[in-house]
Amino acid sequence: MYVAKNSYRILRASVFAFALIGTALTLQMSEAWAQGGMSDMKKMSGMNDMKMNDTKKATTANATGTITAVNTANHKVTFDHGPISAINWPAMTMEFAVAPSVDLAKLKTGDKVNFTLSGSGGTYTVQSISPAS
Ligand SMILES: [Cu+2]
Repeated sequence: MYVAKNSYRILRASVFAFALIGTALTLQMSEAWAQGGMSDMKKMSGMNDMKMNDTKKATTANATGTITAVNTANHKVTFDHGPISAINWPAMTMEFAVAPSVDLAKLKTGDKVNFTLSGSGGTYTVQSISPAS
């Protein structure tokens, strides 16, 4: 890396613009490399224990809302939910996929509930639903 930087300095002395572009590319490449390295590490731990890895990399959040629809066929529930600060979400009405372990038979439209979410990248699955007190 040090050698590369030095050679870019030499380039900059002769062709200033090219040296700048080269430095920018080098920075971008090392950033991409660092990100690739991190996801490789996650993949590796995932090979050791898939379930543990999912829990580790997923963001979890607690939310409160009112059930506005129960889609038993697709195992999905629509919530009119309040703000979810853990994942920076405003209040909204939306449908979530629900984990197979959650029994939808006990739920009905109009129920006020607390629920937990787990997921990443804007895709979250409901992990538990309990009556709000
Ligand atoms: Cu939402």
